[in-house]
Amino acid sequence: MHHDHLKPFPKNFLWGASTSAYQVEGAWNEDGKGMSVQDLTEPHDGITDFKVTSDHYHHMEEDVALMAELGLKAYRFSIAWTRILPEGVGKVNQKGIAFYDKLIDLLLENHIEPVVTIYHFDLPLALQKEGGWENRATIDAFVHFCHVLFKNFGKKVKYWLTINEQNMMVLHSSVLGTGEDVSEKSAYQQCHHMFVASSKAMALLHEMHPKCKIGPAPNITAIYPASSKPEDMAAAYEWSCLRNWLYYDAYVYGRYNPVVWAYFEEHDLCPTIEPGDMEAMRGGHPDYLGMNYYATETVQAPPADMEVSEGGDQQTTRGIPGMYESVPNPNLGKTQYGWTVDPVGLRNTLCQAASRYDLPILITENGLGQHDVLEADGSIHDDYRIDFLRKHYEQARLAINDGVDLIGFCPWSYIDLVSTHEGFNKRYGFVYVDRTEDDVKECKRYKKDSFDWYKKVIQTNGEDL
Ligand code: BGP
Repeated sequence: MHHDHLKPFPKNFLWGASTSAYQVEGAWNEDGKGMSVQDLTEPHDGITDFKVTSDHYHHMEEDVALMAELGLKAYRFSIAWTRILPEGVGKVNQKGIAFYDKLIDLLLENHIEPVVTIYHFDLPLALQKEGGWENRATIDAFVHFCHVLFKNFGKKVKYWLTINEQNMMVLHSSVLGTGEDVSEKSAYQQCHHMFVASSKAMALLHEMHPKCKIGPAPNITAIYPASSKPEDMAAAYEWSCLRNWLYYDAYVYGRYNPVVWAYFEEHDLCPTIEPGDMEAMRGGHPDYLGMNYYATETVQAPPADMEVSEGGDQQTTRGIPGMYESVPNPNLGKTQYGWTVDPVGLRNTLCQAASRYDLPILITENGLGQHDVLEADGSIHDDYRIDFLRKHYEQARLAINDGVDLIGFCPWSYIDLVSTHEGFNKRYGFVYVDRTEDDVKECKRYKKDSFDWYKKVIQTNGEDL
């Protein structure tokens, strides 16, 4: 829809930036931290592990000072479960509490709203050894972890996010830390347990701190049909139900999407639902929807002889026989790492989610992963990142004018960190971290050109993109 006069970004818009604990903190075994599933990653194919990452654990004050200089209004970070509960349950590690207490205090002193993700791909290894999310005991462990967090930080942290990209963990379990060779049946059983766990967490926060706000953070994207053929539209809609709406429907309405349930029945994937589970799912309500958006997908009806092919990552799937087949979109370019670039897709995705759920939305991730070059004078000219973000902010503003209640935008990522499976070469940050895959050096920080650009965007509340 065309708007003659554009409304500005809202006054208290959360101009933010995101990270996650296992990708940014390092200090993987310090101060009592237990091991998470991510700590099992070994350096491979020239790609680093998660042991040092950006060494944020030892640069925390410096990192917050740079956030203050940038003028951030919000910082989305996750809390490492194993820093708080080294074994996943049981004894609380006070040094872990102290680390996040200090981070939160520093943020608040600098007028930066902490937005805390409770769980971002780093399940405690001790829980994984007992079956991980397949084991119902993990539901109680998660709720216990939430209780510890809400008790310690609930008076200071207003915005919470339950589980990062539950949908991607289900669809790409080996990349994102729920285990190797997880069958589809097991993945959807794990998914069910995460639904119950996150609903219980939302209800618990509302009981303990009624003024706080909590929501999920799945990876959501509009799915386009490759043509005007009704069969392609059906493929796009069904894939969208399985990839997107299954999750928001469960979080918001506490129910299974009927199109997805039919797929489960057809393929013997129905999870075991214990008495009380659906009541628990209906008992938790998000106050807002987190949304990680990177790229749209384009699909067509699959050929009858379509082969199942393994692989893919968060933004690249190949298809599901009998449902859809991914095809390239000739209208869209790609990043260095093969992810489609579609700023207008952000507007499309926001409008779809807003009209389905009518809840405020916080963009919890969006950004460009690219190789950056540190020049001899310490500058990094990432005009490609500025261009990418500018176009997405323009579309976010249009979405606001379309009626979306967008409360903030937290690009991925605040600072360079280790990609989920592409190491340190694929950088996203406004702040450059000087290290390579195999030489961590001193992880010295440098401001990229995008840092100055984003500073100006924040100062002008998005008027000067
Ligand atoms: C999301 C994850 C993030 C982040 C981002 C970029 O799926 O929530 O943790 O890493 O994708 O992905 P990648 O690191 O694979 O480039």
